[in-house]
Amino acid sequence: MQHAEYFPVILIKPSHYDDDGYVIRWRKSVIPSNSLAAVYGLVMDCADRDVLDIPIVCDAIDETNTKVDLDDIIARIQRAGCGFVGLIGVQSNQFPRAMDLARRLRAADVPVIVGGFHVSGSLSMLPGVQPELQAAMDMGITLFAGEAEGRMEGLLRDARSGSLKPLYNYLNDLPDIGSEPVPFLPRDRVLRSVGLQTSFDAGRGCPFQCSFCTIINVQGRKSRRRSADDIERIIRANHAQGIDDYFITDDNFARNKDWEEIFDRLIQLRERDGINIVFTMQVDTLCHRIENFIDKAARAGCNKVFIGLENINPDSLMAAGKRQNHIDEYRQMMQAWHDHKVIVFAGYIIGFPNDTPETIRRDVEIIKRELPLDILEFFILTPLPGSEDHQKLFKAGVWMDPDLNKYDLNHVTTAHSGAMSMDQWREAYQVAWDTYYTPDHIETLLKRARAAGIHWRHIIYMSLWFHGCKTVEKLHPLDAGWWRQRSRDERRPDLPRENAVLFHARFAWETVSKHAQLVGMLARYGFMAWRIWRRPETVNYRDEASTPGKTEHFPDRHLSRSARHPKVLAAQAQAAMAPETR
Ligand code: B12
Ligand code: SF4
Repeated sequence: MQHAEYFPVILIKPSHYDDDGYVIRWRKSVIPSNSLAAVYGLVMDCADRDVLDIPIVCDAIDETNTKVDLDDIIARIQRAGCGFVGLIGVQSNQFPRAMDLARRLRAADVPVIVGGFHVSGSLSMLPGVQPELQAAMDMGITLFAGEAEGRMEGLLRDARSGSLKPLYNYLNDLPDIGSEPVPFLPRDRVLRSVGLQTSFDAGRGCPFQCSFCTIINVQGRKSRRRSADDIERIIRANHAQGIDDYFITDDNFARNKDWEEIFDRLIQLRERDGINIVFTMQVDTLCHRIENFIDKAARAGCNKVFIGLENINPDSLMAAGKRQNHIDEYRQMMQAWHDHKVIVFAGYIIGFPNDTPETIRRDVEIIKRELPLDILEFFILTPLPGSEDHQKLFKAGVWMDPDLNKYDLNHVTTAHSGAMSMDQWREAYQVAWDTYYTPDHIETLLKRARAAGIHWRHIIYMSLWFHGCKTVEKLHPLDAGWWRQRSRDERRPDLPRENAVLFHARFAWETVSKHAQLVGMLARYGFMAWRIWRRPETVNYRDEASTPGKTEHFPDRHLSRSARHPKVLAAQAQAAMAPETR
């Protein structure tokens, strides 16, 4: 063990490359990374407990909002004479960028550890070690599969003694996360995101079995969760630094077995202690069937929910194993959230076997007319490493794009399993965005918001974020941010470095023209909102989607008195779950 005064741990959440080969980076990104917060919380806990012979100094960098200065990082580690760089929460689309960062660090002999969904998903679902992971290990990179709770101290000791192993694989030993150190990011890092919002995961694991999902194969199907006391610690630590707005990253908070206890605690913190908590969370389409769930969520501070609608074609949902999505429940569920002034945004997947540009156009028009949905975002059905879909294609030897950078749900990466060519699939995806975000429909969304008591600024902000990012930046909204940054030296290594004058001239022009487009959209939507809000009668606005009762494509589910019993409803949800979690 080398003599040293402190042990630097530099955590980097890598971004990925855009279609021109430049790193996607913003002055402010949209959501701070919870993976980064979780690992930072674990390292800081070890630092507080002095687990090494010297102090641990930890820095957290999110590449989506901060330029990674590799020379500086290398110098810091060399000055200290020890330490490592952790590449955090690396998704498949971020793996090529992560490797480009790691390559330079390894060339300077800096120890590098890579964790996250690509490593875990691949090791969990594919045979042996896949070539890109082997190549990483051949570079001297340590791979970490599984979760780091309960393992950070051992890892730090190995790093300190220079005995890091090539692979740590804890996939078969998922930790109980109750009472583990909680996710946390310091205020100066949170300030690098739009709005003062931070994130945490209250639980992991989802009981359902969607075939396109990687989560269940990495984090399992059992609900593992933080206690209400842990959640209170997160809230108080962030409140102390002036942050009360959260994105709860659980894939499905409605299936967190302690949801009620957690909501009760949040309600207490709001109503008794005056902490003005607000949060966004992800839930499933049966959540309104859980007694008190929506009432308590709203009282606890929920102001936005994300729902994986995925499709309105029951055959597609069945084929994807999404048996819990009953399309005849969608309207009631959305109306129930609106009754509590909660904004509903949903994800819709393009590329199921029956999809064509025509069916997508038709289906999106049906959604616009019949569902009281605020924001809809589209994803391309992608065989993500770690999912059952990917495993099946892999085993069958079906072509999948070898460039992992494209696995961002914004690119077509394999042939369609139905009738579409790859070009038609891309077209269908674009058709979906263009059909939903028309000026007329944004006006309708504003009118519905007015009637539901939702502030216009939320609808405008979210329409600009989702539609603006896709049309103006040509990026998926979940890769979005405010004020794009681009450096000439941050291009994929296999692409040439551009001429400096041309690069800067083009970038300046793009920045001006993109902002002009966004300001134009803002002015247009703002004017619509002004016109609607100045007319008092618009509070009574009703259309097919916002009126209770059945519609042509979304008949309300008629339940007999006995079928409304909570036990019967719970059984319905249970039936859609994986056998081992029932
Ligand atoms: C919240 C979330 C987001 C947020 C923010 C990202 C974030 N990380 O917080 C937003 C909405 C921005 C987002 C966007 C995207 N996401 Co996302 N996201 C999630 C989600 C739901 C939770 C992430 C999380 O907090 N997990 C909890 C943390 C603690 O788990 P973890 O990251 O695995 O980290 C643990 C271990 O892996 C390990 N570990 C991780 N890194 C390291 C490093 C070291 C050194 C060590 C020792 C340990 C270690 O320790 C951690 C603690 O135990 C996950 C699904 C999931 N359940 O994880 C999808 C998920 C990660 N996202 C995914 C995808 C595809 C995307 C997008 C590309 C696509 C999209 N358009 O949705 C974009 C990419 C944009 C971006 N810049 O990230 C996929 C990735 C699959 C894959 N094979 O790559 C996932 C798995 C969901 C899915 N569809 O399957 N996402
Ligand atoms: S509902 Fe489906 S897609 Fe969502 S986390 Fe559960 S299994 Fe995955």
